[in-house]
Amino acid sequence: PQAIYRKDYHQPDFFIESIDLHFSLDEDVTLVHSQMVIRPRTTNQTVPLVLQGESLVLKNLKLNGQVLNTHDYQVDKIHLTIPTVPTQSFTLETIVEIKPQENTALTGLYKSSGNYCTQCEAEGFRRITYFLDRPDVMARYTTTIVADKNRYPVLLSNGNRVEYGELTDGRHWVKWADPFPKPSYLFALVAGNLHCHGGKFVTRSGREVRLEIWVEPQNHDQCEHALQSLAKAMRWDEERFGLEYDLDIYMIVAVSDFNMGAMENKGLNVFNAKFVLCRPDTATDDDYENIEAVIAHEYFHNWTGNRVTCRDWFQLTLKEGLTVFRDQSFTEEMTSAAVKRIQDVRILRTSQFAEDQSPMAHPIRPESYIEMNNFYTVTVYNKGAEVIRLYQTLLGKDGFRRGMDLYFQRHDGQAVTCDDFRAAMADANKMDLSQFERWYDQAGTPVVDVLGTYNALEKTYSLTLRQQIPANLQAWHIPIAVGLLGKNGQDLPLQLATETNSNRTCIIELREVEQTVTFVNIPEAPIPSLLRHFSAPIKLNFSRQREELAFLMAHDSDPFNRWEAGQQLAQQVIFDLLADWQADKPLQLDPLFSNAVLKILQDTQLEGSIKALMLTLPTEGFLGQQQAEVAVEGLFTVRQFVLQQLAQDHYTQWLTIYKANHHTPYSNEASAIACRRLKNVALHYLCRLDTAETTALAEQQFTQSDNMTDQQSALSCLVNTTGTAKTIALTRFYTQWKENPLVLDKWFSVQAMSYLPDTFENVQALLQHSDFNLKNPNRARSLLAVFSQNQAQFHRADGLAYQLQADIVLQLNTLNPQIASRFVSVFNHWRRFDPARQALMQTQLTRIIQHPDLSKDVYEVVSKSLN
Ligand code: B3K
Ligand code: ZN
Repeated sequence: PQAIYRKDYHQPDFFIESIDLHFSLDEDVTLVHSQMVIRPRTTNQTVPLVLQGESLVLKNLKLNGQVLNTHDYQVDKIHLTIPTVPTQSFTLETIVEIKPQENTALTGLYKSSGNYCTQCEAEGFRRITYFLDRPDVMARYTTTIVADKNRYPVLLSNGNRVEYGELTDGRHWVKWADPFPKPSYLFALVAGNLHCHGGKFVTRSGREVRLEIWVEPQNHDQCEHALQSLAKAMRWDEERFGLEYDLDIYMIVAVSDFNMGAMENKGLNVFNAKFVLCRPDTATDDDYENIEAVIAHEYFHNWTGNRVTCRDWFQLTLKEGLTVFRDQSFTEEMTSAAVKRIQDVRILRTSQFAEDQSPMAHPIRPESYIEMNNFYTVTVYNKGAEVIRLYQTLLGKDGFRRGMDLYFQRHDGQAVTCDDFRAAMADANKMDLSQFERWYDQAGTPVVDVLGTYNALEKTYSLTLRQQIPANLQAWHIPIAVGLLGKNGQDLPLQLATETNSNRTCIIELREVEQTVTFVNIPEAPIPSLLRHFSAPIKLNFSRQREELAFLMAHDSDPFNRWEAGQQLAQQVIFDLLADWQADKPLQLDPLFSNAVLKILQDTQLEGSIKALMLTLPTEGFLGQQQAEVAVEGLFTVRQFVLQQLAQDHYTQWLTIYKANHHTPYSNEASAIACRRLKNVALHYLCRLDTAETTALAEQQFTQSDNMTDQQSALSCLVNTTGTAKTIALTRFYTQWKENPLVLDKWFSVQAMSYLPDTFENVQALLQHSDFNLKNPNRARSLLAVFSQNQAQFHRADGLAYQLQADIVLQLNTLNPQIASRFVSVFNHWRRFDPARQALMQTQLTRIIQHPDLSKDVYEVVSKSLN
């Protein structure tokens, strides 16, 4: 397979002004008739017209109304080439045959639960019809859908429904017209038996927009939260960015078989049902929050992605990084800014920093790809969002808004680049952002070493910051938010030697390899609070004593850094215990840490959700990343020991917290959510003790809860107990929820997450379960992707789990290459393990790469991994 390079971009030779599509959906073959108006980019050019097309059977081809002879064009597996075309605008008509019912890759037109739906991003439109399938070709679409009226009463596409009618043979048809030119990746079509949960939204300029959530009929009672979320997102974008919706209708369709979360097709979003459907008894608090966030994310794309789109796929972060930043900001305002920030940083550091350490490391704007779908990554999305956040940190909220306004003013209706975005930010604020481009060019996580010195005589405190710059790279432009704490834990007023007024948090703009800043009028040796609210996606090294971390954990006014200090303290404690374990010494938990945890438990001021986060230890995965070689067994044993010890040390307090929060009645309010989070953390600690009493608590919660948060939490405690309670609960949960696929996914996941030693055998058995289905991405992920994150069980020393994973990857390679490629990525980190595990993983990677007919998706990941 061939790589495509960013530097090779050139404009298309032809533009497609409009396309009139006609679908005749049939159980055997679907016919797609397309009529395009094509305009050469320059007059008198004599270049061939090359359209993309995959898995299409060409039935008819006409140019300006004339049928073309077979010697006037060529068709290969991925192109339709017409060597000679008119030098002025012309029309091209094609008829192709496709078979959506056989499409298991879930890209292009496919069937899910008997309904038709599409997924075109990145390059799926070419599996529907021949086209210039690239985002800088923007066309006006009209779409007519013809289908059997009984089976497919609902026929949807982008834009407005302009005509409809019935045929005499039991079929009916609907015609849609989208007034906005769009790239092909935003095309969508849905046909099926669906129920509509409707509503409306009045924009701030007074236009009424019809909102429609379309679901399979049995899910009619699980749509209201999605509808509310949509309205909230629409309002927020008007208030924060002055952006209004632009069509008269906004539709969201929930489907059960979907490769990712959702898709922002113009006016017709298609969603993984997981991010639409919820009811208190079927969905957890996290599900509710994720639904609100994903609905908002896709809605925000209407401006950042659809109205202004990407010139080419290397610019993906232009729309994704920006839209993730927008959805994060939205959630921060809808829930709690600190909690959301901690959750987002956790994702960034566990997944994105790991990607930076892997053979798949790439800048947020990649330089090359073999399969574009492999670049919908945590780097492009989440690090991309951090880079957008940097603009806001550097320019301020108002400056950022000015930049956004200029960006839309300049580029509405265009397909543009990350450089265009950066230029708008720079010009609107008259700021030089040329060094800032390195965030787009350079892969990897910047590392900054910091040293602090207090001068008692001068009453100054200096921080020296030094960037570690890898060979061939250059210094980044990094804003570092800093505070200084006095001995009582209060924030000291900060005044730089160059400034006249003071602040509690100061942003240091690090641009050089090394820089020193000095604060004046500092009466006492302070404790610095560095990189507040995680002001940049970097690793910051500053050496600290445990006492200092415990102090920050108790006092820092920045809640993010309070949490961060606790995590660092836990990490130090765990690594010291690991050294003891490796030296065969007995394990003993440092009372300082145990006490710091106790203080958090007893803190009456701390908000419940933050408290729950502060009581959660760093994961084995995250800890492993901090090591030169992941100590699989050691980390597992030591972390289990710490949890067990904390459970014992504070038994009474855990029980008190549990009881104090257990009886709050269910509601979707932040305060009730906080109670559930806190109570369930307590329950998990208590159940570590695996006594009759603790198991009874979990059983009681499991049987009596009226909401999925509590039920699932209790179940995940029970799967780790050793008595009969586990089987009883699992059977009961299964019987209760076997008709609800999204809840059944949780049943699979909970078992895959167990830390008991028979987890692998259970996963193997579950693969044979009649409800397991590798073709359904949610189900496959619920068991296998979840299991591969269970570090100690997945990385068992005998390598059996690796072999199983590779077997699955090879099956998925044929069924669904996108999912196969995600699943094979767990092996990307193979070089970070011990030699025995390395050899075992390498064996599987080699086995995979030798497989004939490997998809581009899997080939790209595995070949980079082995390199
Ligand atoms: N833009 C889509 C992702 C498409 C993934 C294609 N493999 C969803 C989103 O980011 O909003
Ligand atoms: Zn997106």
